[in-house]
Amino acid sequence: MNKFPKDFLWGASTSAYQFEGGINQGGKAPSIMDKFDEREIYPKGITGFKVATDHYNHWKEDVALMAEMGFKSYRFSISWARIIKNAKGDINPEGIKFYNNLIDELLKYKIEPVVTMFHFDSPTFIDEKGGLDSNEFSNMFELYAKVLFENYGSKVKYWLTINELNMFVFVGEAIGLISEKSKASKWQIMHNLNVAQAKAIRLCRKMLPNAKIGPAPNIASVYANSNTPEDYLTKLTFEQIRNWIFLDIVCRGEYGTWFKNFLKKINEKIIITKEEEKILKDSKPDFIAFNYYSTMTVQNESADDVKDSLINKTDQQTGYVIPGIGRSIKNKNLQKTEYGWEIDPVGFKSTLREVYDRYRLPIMITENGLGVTETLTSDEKIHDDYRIDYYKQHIKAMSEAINDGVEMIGYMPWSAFDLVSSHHGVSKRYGFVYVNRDEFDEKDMKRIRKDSFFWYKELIEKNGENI
Ligand code: BGP
Repeated sequence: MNKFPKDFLWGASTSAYQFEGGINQGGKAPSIMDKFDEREIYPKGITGFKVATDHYNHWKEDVALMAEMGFKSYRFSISWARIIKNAKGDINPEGIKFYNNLIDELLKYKIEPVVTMFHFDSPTFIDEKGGLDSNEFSNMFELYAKVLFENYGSKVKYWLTINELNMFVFVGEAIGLISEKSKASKWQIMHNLNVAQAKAIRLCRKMLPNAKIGPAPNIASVYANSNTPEDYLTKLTFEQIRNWIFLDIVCRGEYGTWFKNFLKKINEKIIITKEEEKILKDSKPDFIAFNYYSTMTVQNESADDVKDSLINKTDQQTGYVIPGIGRSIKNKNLQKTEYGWEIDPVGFKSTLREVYDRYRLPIMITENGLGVTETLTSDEKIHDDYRIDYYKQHIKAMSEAINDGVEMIGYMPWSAFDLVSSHHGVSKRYGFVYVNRDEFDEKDMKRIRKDSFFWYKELIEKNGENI
């Protein structure tokens, strides 16, 4: 029998820009994501984020469906641009009210709100002030955090700082997180985000002593492609760059020695002030949240001269290259989704063990899931046994990790409802609930329960013991 903790937070995730739509409603200021589909880099022939799956106008109905599934928690993000109007920090009362209503509705059904403070959608006014390039970013983020804590702090116990901070570095351009105007190096941007994260944690401690706060990077075990010593060293380098530097800075309060030397080697410099060093040291998280989709397998390609740090123009899970060191390659032992992401539940277990062994903090999974194209049957059903199978395997792996001693708080896979993928439009569907719209035909946005909806409901009822 698989035992999950009694108060385990079973739920699912979404993010504001991929789910809400309503970009011209309720006084929302623009965010860089509103017009991502108008930029040259956005893939052609798919929808952008202007309407998404219209949660802004369906939130009550959506929460009722979450309650019907028996959710204990719901992880969503607050859109910075919906609650703050401009760089001066003027508040948009209608935006504040929208999330108050949402949170109250969740609490009515005893669903714990787990709030991501920043999930990819920088307000345009931030971009105009130098965006992520400037170390002013962390001050603006702290002001925003203050508004969040003041307005929602009495109701929200779990806070997540920045979604997938590591993806700003790796695929910042490919998935539109960084504007074309940006001039700073990706490592300086990483540092600016790290400082912003640390300031939010510090402020949370001060304003909300009973709340819990943690980071939410995208983490995964890295395999060496062979047992050659060179491949093993390449694996160590990749796991530093892909995972540990992002968790070391927040959990240990400093960048590791290996990373500092690596930056010197590639002639990269991060400007760190004394004050920032202190803030980074003083802002440790209560837990680690992370998103897990698949592992990475790497192969060595040594050169005498390592010139660049990391290049990735593909997506969050594939196409990683560190020139002169190695690259990520296909793992022959793993199956892939139709979008090319490898499926690796055993790797989920190893990732959980590695993260827990390294940092000894409770873990919350804030994303995991299967993106596929799906079409309704003639009687309006989605028979998604493939998704049920995917979840069964991953939840089983998680229960084994718990048996091995990993301390876990919750599991909130991606995604609660169908929504717009980061760069594959609305056709790449992840939800337990189907949303009736196509790429350019918005149809009726009807919410339709998939087979996985009923399966997950039963799993939650039994607290995972039937897995
Ligand atoms: C993560 C992001 C999510 C979501 C998910 C699925 O990296 O945090 O916002 O998009 O990946 O990715 P995609 O939409 O590209 O399939």
